[in-house]
Amino acid sequence: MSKDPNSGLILPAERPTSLVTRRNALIGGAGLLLAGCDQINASPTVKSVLSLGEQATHGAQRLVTDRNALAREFSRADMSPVFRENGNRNPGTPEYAALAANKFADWTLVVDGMVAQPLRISLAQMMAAPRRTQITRHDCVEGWSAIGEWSGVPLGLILRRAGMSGNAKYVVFHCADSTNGAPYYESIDMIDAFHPQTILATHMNGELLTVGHGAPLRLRVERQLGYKQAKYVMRVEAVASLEGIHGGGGGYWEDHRGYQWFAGI
Ligand SMILES: Nc1nc2c(c(=O)[nH]1)N[C@H]1C(S)=C(S)[C@@H](COP(=O)(O)O)O[C@H]1N2
Ligand SMILES: [Mo]
Repeated sequence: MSKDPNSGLILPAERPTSLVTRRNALIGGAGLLLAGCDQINASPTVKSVLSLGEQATHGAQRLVTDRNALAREFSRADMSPVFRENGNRNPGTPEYAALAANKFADWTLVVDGMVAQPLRISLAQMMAAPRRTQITRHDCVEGWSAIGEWSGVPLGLILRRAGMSGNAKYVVFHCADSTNGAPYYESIDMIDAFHPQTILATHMNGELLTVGHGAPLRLRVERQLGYKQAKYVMRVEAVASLEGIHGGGGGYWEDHRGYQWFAGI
C-alpha cells in the first residue's frame, strides 16, 4: 500500500493492468468524481439539509454541523491489541460457505434500488477502487470499545457511480447472516452515506477482513454505534422510505430489540 500525498487516498501498490480498466469502469476516473459531486449538491436531500443549516434555528444548525464532523481518528500506537468479534461471527449458510471457500472470488456486491445504473461489483473491483484508511474507536452498546484500522471504498463514491436518485433518503445494507430467521440489515441517511469516513471496508488492521469481522465487506459508519457497522454486506439499496423493509425499523436491532435507529456518538 502507498499513500498518495495529493489526494490522501491509499492506493494498492501493485495493481494488475486488467484491474485498472475495471477500476475505470467502476469509478470512471477523477472527472466523473467531480461530476458526481455536482450531482450530489444538486440533490433535493442535500439542498434541504443545506438550507436548513442556512435558515433554521441555532439548534438545527448545530445538528447539521455536528452530523458532518469527523469522528476522532487515532494513531497506530492506540490500536487495541484485541478487537473482539461480536454478534454473528459467521453467517453459517451454505451460500456463504461456498463464497468463503473460494476466497470470495465469486462474490459480488449488488447496488440497486433508486439508482440510474444498478451495479454488481466484484471483490477485485473493490480492491482496485480508490480507498480510505482510518483508525477509529468502535463502541458497542454492550459496553466494550476497541480501536482498529479500517480500509475500504468510500460509500459516496459507489453511490455516485450508480447515479443515485436525488429522491432517495436512506441507504439499506442487506447482510448474509440471520438470527432466528431474521436477516441482519441496517440503514443510514444521506448525511452519513456521504460522510467522508463512511466506507465499505475490505480490510481491518492491514489485513483482509476475517470471517469473524464481516468478510468480505462491512460497513464502517464512524459517527454511530457498533450495531450500525453491518458485517457481511451483500447488497446496498437506495430507498425513499424504510417502510416495508423487514420490520420497518431500519435495522435488525431496531426491529427486534427497540434500539434507536440513529445511534450517533
Ligand atoms: N451482519 C452483521 N453485522 C453486525 C452484527 C451482526 O450480528 N451481523 N453485529 C453488530 C454489532 S452489535 C457489533 S458490536 C459489531 C461487531 O463487529 P466486530 O465483530 O467486527 O467486532 O458488528 C455489528 N454488525
Ligand atoms: Mo454491538
